[in-house]
Formats: sequence, C-alpha cells, structure tokens
Amino acid sequence: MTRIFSGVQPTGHLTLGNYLGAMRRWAEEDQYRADALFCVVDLHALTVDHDPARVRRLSRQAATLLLACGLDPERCTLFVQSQVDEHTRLSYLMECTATDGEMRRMIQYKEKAARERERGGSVRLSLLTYPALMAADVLAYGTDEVPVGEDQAQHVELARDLAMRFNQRYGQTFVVPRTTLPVVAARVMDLQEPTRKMGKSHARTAGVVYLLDEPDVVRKKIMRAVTDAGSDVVYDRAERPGVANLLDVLAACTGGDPRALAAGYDSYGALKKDTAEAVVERVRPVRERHAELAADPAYVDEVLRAGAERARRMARPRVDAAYRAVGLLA
Ligand code: AQP
Repeated sequence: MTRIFSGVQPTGHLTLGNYLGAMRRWAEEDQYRADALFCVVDLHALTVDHDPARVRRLSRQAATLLLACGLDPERCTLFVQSQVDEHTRLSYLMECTATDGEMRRMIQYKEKAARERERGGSVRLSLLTYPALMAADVLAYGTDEVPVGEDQAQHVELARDLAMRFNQRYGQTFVVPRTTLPVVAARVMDLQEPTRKMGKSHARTAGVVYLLDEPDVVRKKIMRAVTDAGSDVVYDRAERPGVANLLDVLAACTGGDPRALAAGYDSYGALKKDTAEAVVERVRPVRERHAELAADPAYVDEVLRAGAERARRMARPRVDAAYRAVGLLA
C-alpha cells in the first residue's frame, strides 16, 4: 500500500492556504487511498523566534483542526513530531548526508532568513538545517508520496536527493519519495500582496484568511483583496495575480475551473462576493467541528498519544537500520 507522510508547522494559526493546498486533500482523498501519516511538526516551529506557550497552544490547535477537517484516527496516523524521537535521531544522519550548499539554496531559508534579519534578529542554525529534519520526517516512514503545496516541493526534492545519496553510499535503506501537488490552489496568495504566498506567520494579517476567522472577517478580508488594474475578469497569474488568486480560491472551493469561472464575471465586486461566500461555506463545517473538538481536549490528547505510539513503531526499525548502515553500534 502506498505510504503518505505530510505535516503542518505550528508557527501561526492555520490558513486557507494550508487548507486548500494540503489539509483538505489529506482528509478527503489521501487517508482513503493510502497508509497515511499526518504530523504537527512542532520542532520546525523552533527554527524562528517563538513563544513556548504559543507553540504549545498552536500545536494542539493544529491537531484539533486536522481532526476537524476530517482526518479519521481510525484511518490514518495523526501525531506530534516531538513525541517521536526517531525524527531527531534520523535528522542528524541527514545533516551528515547533505551539504551546506544544498541547504543555503533553499528558497524558504533565504526568505525566512531575510525576514529575521529585517526584524533585526539573528538567524538560527536550525533554520538552515530545517530541510534535513524534514527529510528525516519523510524518510523515517518509508514514504512514497508527500502531498504538499508548491512552497514545500523544493524540500521534498532535497529529501529525494538525500535518500538516493544515502542508499548509494550505505546500501538500500530509504524509499525515494515523490511530491504530489493539488490541481488547483497549490499556491494560495496573500490577498493584500498577491505575488506572495498566503502564510500563517505573516506579520500583516489583512491578506491572510485563517480557518478560525469569523465568517464576517473572512468576507471583509476577501472584499478588500487587492485586485489588478483594469476591470475585466481574466485568469492570468503573471499579469493579473490578484484576480487569478481569487479565481483559484473560488475554483478550489466550488470544484470549478478558474479559467471557465472567469468567463462568468464582468466585475471584480461580483467575483469577490462569490469567492467570499464560497470560502465561508467551505470552511463552515471545519469551524463547527473544531468548536466541538476543542471542548474535549482529552480526546485530542488521546488521539495524539496513540498516534505517536504507532508512528514510533513504524519508524524505529528503519532509523535503527540507517544507524547501523553508517557504522554506528545501534
Ligand atoms: N499559501 C499556500 N497555498 C497552498 N499551500 C500552502 N501551504 C502552506 N501555505 C500554502 C501548504 O500547507 C502545508 C503546511 O504548511 P507548513 O505548516 O509546513 O508551513 P509552510 O509551508 O511554511 O506554510 P505557511 O503557512 O506559510 O507557514 P509559515 O508562514 O510559518 O512559513 C504544506 O503542505 C504547505 O505546502
């Protein structure tokens, strides 16, 4: 059976981008067709300046939202990264397999490092080595497929390279994973800066729709989205990024095709209104289920405990084999 692994970082409140680009597919398709593991990758949240209490709160909230999106703990394995030591054990071997040049080439490193420097802060070493930990997350489980949004594809490519290099040097140990991207909404853009992806840790929140935003807040953010010069509605990601983004979101929420949808509009106002309603309707059941689950934290904790135990059992033999392969007395 195909094995799938993917994760979310508790670096902020989960967004519409996380949902349309990744979580929705995990819940509606991936868990039914594969042996799937989904992880709140909390160690990754420590790569930038963070508040411990906030990370703890966001980790639990992310797990609750994943359940609210429809992940079924009877069908898939849901857990928190730091509760399974195999991730950090294997991460060190990945650091010994990768080069510093490979790490420095990662777009997300360049962007986040620049942001940290702009804020006058220093860049943590773990931000640079983050892709080694992500490779470990994926490779520990013999993962075949990694369903992610476009922004994570470069990291999965690196995980592939590391798996192949490790296998070549030390003998067949890891499955070489592949990325799967969604057909629409692989990259939901910020509503105020439509050339930048919608990100949960952006300081300016007006362009970011959070899954737990009240419906009226969602409507307001979408109605105020930056659109492009001109007034005709055409789907052109390069020349009309603002309008294309709205069409992508509308298409992802209604199951349509963004180009075909464009033909049905002759004003930005009508497009925004329909997009806002489509998002509110799409997210409504997630918000409702989240409210129910948030009232029962003991249930969420139990799901995470059982998930971590299962994940540990799955990862340990391969990580032990990797330790032995490189010459350690594991
Ligand atoms: N804007 C997006 N459009 C489509 N997919 C997206 N994803 C994230 N943003 C978008 C996908 O969501 C999954 C979980 O993301 P993550 O938690 O690993 O963090 P990220 O990729 O770094 O996303 P964020 O929300 O932008 O976080 P910050 O601001 O902390 O960097 C991944 O599959 C991702 O591709």
